[in-house]
Amino acid sequence: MARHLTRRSFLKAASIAAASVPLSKIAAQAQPGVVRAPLAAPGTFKNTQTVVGGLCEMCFWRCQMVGKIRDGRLIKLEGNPKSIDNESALCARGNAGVKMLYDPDRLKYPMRNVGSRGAPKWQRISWEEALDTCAEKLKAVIDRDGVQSVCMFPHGSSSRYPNQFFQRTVGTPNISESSFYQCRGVRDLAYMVTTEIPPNEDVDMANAKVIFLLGCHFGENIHLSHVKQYVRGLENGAKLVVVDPRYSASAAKSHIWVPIRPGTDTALLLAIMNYLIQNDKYDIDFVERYGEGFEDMAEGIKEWTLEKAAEECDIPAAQIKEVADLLAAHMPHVAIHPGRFSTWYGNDFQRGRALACLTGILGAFGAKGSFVSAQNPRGITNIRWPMGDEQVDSLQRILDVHHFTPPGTPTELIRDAALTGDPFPIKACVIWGQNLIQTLPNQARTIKMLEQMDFVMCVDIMPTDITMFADILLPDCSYLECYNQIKTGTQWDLAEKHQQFITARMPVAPPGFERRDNVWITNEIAKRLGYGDKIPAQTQEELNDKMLAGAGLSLAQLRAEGGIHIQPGVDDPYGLDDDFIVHFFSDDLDWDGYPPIPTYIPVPRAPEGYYRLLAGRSPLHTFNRTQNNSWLMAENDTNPVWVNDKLAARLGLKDGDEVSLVNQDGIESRTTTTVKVTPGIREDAVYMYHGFGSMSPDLSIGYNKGVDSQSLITKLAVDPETGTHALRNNFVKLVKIS
Ligand SMILES: Nc1nc2c(c(=O)[nH]1)N[C@H]1C(S)=C(S)[C@@H](COP(=O)(O)OP(=O)(O)OC[C@H]3O[C@@H](n4cnc5c(=O)[nH]c(N)nc54)[C@H](O)[C@@H]3O)O[C@H]1N2
Ligand SMILES: Nc1nc2c(c(=O)[nH]1)N[C@H]1C(S)=C(S)[C@@H](COP(=O)(O)OP(=O)(O)OC[C@H]3O[C@@H](n4cnc5c(=O)[nH]c(N)nc54)[C@H](O)[C@@H]3O)O[C@H]1N2
Ligand code: SF4
Ligand SMILES: [Mo]
Repeated sequence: MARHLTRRSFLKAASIAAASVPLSKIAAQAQPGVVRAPLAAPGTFKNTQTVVGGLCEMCFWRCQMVGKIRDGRLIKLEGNPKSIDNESALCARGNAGVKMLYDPDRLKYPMRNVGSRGAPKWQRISWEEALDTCAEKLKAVIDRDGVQSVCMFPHGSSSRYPNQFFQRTVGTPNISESSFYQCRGVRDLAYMVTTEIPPNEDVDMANAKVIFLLGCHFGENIHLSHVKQYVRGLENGAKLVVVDPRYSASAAKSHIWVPIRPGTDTALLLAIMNYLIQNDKYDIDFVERYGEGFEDMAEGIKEWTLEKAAEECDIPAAQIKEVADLLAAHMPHVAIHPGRFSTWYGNDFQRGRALACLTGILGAFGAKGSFVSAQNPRGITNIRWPMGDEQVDSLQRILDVHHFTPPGTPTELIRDAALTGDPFPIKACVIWGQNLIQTLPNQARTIKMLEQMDFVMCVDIMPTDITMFADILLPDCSYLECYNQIKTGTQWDLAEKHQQFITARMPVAPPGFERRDNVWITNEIAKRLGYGDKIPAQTQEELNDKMLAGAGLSLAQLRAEGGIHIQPGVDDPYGLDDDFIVHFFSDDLDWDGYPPIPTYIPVPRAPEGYYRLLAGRSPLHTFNRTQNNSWLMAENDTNPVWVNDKLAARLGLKDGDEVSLVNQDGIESRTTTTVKVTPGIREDAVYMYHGFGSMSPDLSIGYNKGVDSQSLITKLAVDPETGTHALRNNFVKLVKIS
């Protein structure tokens, strides 16, 4: 956490973890990966019961859905017709949730590993034995080395309750969540330091005159209601600028595609700002009213001429000018998207700052079609595990290295401490919904970290790669089989229909086999560790009902309302508080010795004969979690590597050739893939979908399909301000398989 943030921003920071997402309601449109439920033939759903209250978690956007049940079996998922968010649509992944539910490879019973970590042999055990073992092993480590010797890697709805238990009640600060440290945490902190408000992607794309996407590829990256809002903006005539080294699905719809040299985005942003400032094409009134340190920034970025950036970014100066003029012509109704996945090069905080400052000089905060702050429904009670007696020093506090960290502890600090025992040993590891093998760069270090643990427990739904390293493996209920997670949201882009909603996840099918939900599992471990008297709720239902009570609701009431409670919106989404501020120059950063104005920090270029490895989303998968889904794999079961056509000719590669990839440290991919020859990627980079190439043989469909991009990321870089991981600064060459 930033040390000098005001109390107001500190409170906001604390709420990032729980913050919800912006929502909109627009007509559904066919587009890649966005699938409307097909019309059923007459009579199809005779004898079919509809269960309301589903909340999708095939990804983390949590669209609202209903389940169709026949003869006790879930046969179909559809968007909840009451939804003002995703409406009746689900994406391809959401539809395929049915296949996840009944996947025969799913975890069914608690298991003990009687083989070794990484080469497991599973023995089915009782819940009693599994829970006793977890508690006994955790307690042994805590008694010997203190609570800080326990670390946790959580992600997703199911991990929130146990995360709070380990963090607040047990008291270990060494918790690293992938959605912060390998995803959006750096963006959140960059915007918070600049505007004191976490961004939450509240970008009013539907009403924008220009949509500006920097390394964000809607149509492949699918968060349904967000993509719909983007499509609606395009339908309304918004001009689209896409900055991407690759001709992405968004680039294909753009008016201006800027095929930037990877890693140089901050230089581009500084040059756009400098040009706008030098030519008085910025929102002078807005900057005077809300800006702080504008003159310092203007002076500090003067060197960034269009020509200088053109050379650094390897794009024409005229194109940078064209983009800048387009933004200026339509300010403040320009949607500068903050991006989501932002842990790219280890210089990412500065890029986030530059994006936020560009938004500021265009006056594009609070205006229609710009960056707005959606007000979500109030009143949900925060039921939490109580703070325990013991509060220990975190790695972050002891080592004092990154002063603007997202919630939790930087992953690399945990791995370092575990591998060196300095400043303290880390000997027990709780993994809950995070696939460390596929998620964290440098797999060898992750595996060494796990190998040195006295105890590793893992709670998951599928036998993914990470589960191979557990001593005890516990079968969680999936999102279709349990209560959990309140979701609130608002839609504001149709002003006359400004509405808010509150919903809670309810099961659409009973839990199969011996699966148990996260509240039950956490409570049983808590009792065994001596925290039985601190349990905040005995069941998921009780937890949800207590949280909903503050808003005058209950699960029964929600169910009676079709799964979703809808109420009028109370706040005008446009406009800004009087104390809104844009820190073009940040005193907080200055005090701590970081660049106080947005600053370009170059990253190393590819060594001779190597190409930068870029990866991103498949519209048909969510990372690795969907890699055993029979419907999704039938459509997309590998990740061809995109190679520029001119480069391919030089390398003697043809479309469809089989290759393996070898990185700059000599690490070769375990599996092979094919080459996709295309002009739609720069010559200095190659691209593939992330999440393929599972090494777990227990995934009978996903095993060894495609290449694991993470296995090729061995060179580490960590963002100095935030401690987040960079995932795009490794290089590969392609080896043709004859
Ligand atoms: N190289 C590289 N690394 C990346 C990225 C990248 O683009 N490239 N992307 C980054 C980003 S943006 C993110 S958000 C992270 C995502 O990282 P993760 O969250 O680790 O990825 P997932 O594959 O979604 O799922 C993790 C695990 O959760 C399990 N799981 C699914 N549902 C449940 C459930 O209900 N309960 C429990 N207990 N477990 C469940 C899955 O089976 C899987 O083992 O990865 C980051 N890492
Ligand atoms: N279908 C699907 N949708 C998803 C997810 C999923 O797994 N599947 N995951 C969700 C999650 S958790 C997240 S965080 C988001 C992530 O979605 P995004 O934030 O869109 O991130 P990526 O998918 O990594 O997209 C990366 C794009 O950045 C480009 N790029 C690479 N290097 C550079 C560079 O140096 N500069 C610029 N300007 N561009 C560059 C790549 O070519 C690619 O087109 O997607 C969400 N939506
Ligand atoms: S975007 Fe797709 S996968 Fe994500 S929650 Fe919505 S329906 Fe599910
Ligand atoms: Mo993410």
